[in-house]
Amino acid sequence: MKTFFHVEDIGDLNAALKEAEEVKKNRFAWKHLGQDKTIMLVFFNNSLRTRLSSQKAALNLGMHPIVLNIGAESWKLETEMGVVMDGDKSEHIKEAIPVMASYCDIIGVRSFAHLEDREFDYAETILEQFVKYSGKPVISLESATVHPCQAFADLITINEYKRNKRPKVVLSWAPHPKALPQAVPNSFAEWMSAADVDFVITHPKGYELDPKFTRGSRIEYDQMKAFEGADFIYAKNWSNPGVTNPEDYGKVVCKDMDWTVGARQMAVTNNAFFMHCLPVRRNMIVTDEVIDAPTSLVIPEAANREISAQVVMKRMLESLDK
Ligand code: AN0
Ligand code: CP
Repeated sequence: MKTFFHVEDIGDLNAALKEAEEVKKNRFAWKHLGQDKTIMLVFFNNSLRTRLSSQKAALNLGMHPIVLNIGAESWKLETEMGVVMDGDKSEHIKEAIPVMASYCDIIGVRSFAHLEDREFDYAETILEQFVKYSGKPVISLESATVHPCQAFADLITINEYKRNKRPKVVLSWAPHPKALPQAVPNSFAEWMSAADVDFVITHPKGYELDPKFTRGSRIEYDQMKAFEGADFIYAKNWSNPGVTNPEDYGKVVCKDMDWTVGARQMAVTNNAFFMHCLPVRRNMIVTDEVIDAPTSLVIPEAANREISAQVVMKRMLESLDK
């Protein structure tokens, strides 16, 4: 495996879920694979789960993790090509990437969407430069448009908790005061449309995700209707994807608190489990009552981030010398 960005990169989903089950049961069984190998985890943005679960997954595999927080600990990096570097950025990624790559075997990158130029973000400009200039396998630890480690952990969680063969899974937009990227809902939609689930997306009109990720998934604009009979509710805010109106890209055009997931909506579900990738703003995205209920999966879901990361790193280590 050379890159981990999209659901296709993991291949057969049932095989991946089986491997996740094995890794979870016996996480130290592949310690030999990472011996004398190093993974560089590069963070342009904040993180709690991704940085910790990635380090833990690497350690489980006997691999050395190095974490670099760009800007805070390194030089500030310029990511635009052909610019006069007379601002606050001391080093260009064109040098920084091959230098970082020279010290490691695998690279993970967290680089959020800037939410200014849709074309720049949706071309995954920064992530692609890591592929081009590192020559190493690259994992997206949430890049401009995808968060595959999260979506894989979400699928593992749904597979563990499902009470019927083909559960109904609903991705619901929910309000948030700040503009957030579309990476989490994009990847969740991409992975759910490939999985054996009945998948529905609900959001206010105008918040349509890119069809490249939704792949013909059902959209229901009435949140209550979408929630009817659901087995899993996956809440997430995202800023305007700019699909229906390019000028709205990255904007917060709706803050309607009727969309906050609460007891009212959960009452029409099939006693659904509640999921969120975290960090979550309580009583904006979800009420205390719903996130504190026994049906809330946010903690086991976050714990599965170690497992999804480990399966991905394990596969990359296995294919390193091939
Ligand atoms: C980020 C986002 O929505 O993409 C990271 C989520 C994993 N969330 C925030 O910045 C609050
Ligand atoms: N879910 C997730 O990726 O969390 P962090 O931003 O804390 O890594």
